[in-house]
Amino acid sequence: MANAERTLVLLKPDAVNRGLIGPLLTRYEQRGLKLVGLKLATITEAQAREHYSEHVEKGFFPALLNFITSGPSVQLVVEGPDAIRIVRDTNGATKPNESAPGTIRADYGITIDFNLVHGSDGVDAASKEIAIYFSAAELIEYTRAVDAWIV
Ligand code: IDP
Ligand code: MG
Repeated sequence: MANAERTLVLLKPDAVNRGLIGPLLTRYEQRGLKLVGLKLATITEAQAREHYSEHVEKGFFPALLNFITSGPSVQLVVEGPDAIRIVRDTNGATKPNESAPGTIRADYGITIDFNLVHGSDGVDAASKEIAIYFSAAELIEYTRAVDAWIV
């Protein structure tokens, strides 16, 4: 597959608590991305500190840490051509009030404190973040019959 990438997606605790796992998974599936890893788990403080290491000194970090570890979230790895950008575009801008209609954050959210989803912002971030939540053996290699009509 040309330019195939893998990227980490989180359905954050607000999404799980609001019963939005199904609708949000559908957004990525209907886009054509292939799920290669999938878990429901509460993110630990250690995982959060590693994942958001670039933000640990920021004023919002304590609130982010409290939020992201507050309950179960879904961790996904999705694969496809240009998957990193496709996921970021599907998610929308960080602030839901500035996200374009049709994106997840705009369609389901209002404030940055509850912005529902995460997507890795580049190739290096994707490989770092995938490794925080998944072992190599937990990522599944398979071919979908429908790929012949998508990629
Ligand atoms: P991103 O998730 O779109 O990549 P980042 O700027 O990398 O956005 O921030 C990571 C996450 O930290 C955001 O998705 C959001 O959950 C949280 N966050 C960022 N800035 C703020 C803020 O000012 N207040 C509260 N939470 C924030
Ligand atoms: Mg980011």
